[in-house]
Amino acid sequence: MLKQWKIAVCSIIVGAVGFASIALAGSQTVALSVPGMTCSTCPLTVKKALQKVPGVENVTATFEPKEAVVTFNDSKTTLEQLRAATANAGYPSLLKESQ
Ligand SMILES: [Cu+2]
Repeated sequence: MLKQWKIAVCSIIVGAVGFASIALAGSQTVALSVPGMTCSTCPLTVKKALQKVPGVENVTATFEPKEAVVTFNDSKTTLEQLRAATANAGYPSLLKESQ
């Protein structure tokens, strides 16, 4: 009885969180793994390349770990365009995680 109540509360919370993420649709943050970076200036190149993509709102690129965290408007650009931008700059990237 108590267990079922907990499950009901959980599904309400999950539903509310799901609704919140729909309300925020438009801005999305992804972490890209960029294994081709070989020194501490590489992230700057990657960051510049990503910032040129229309719709990109914020970029954080780091050498340790080798990744770029990108916030972008998903009605203006796509993950594939972000990956193409880093690849064109010489740094192919892979989706690490969605946040
Ligand atoms: Cu470098």
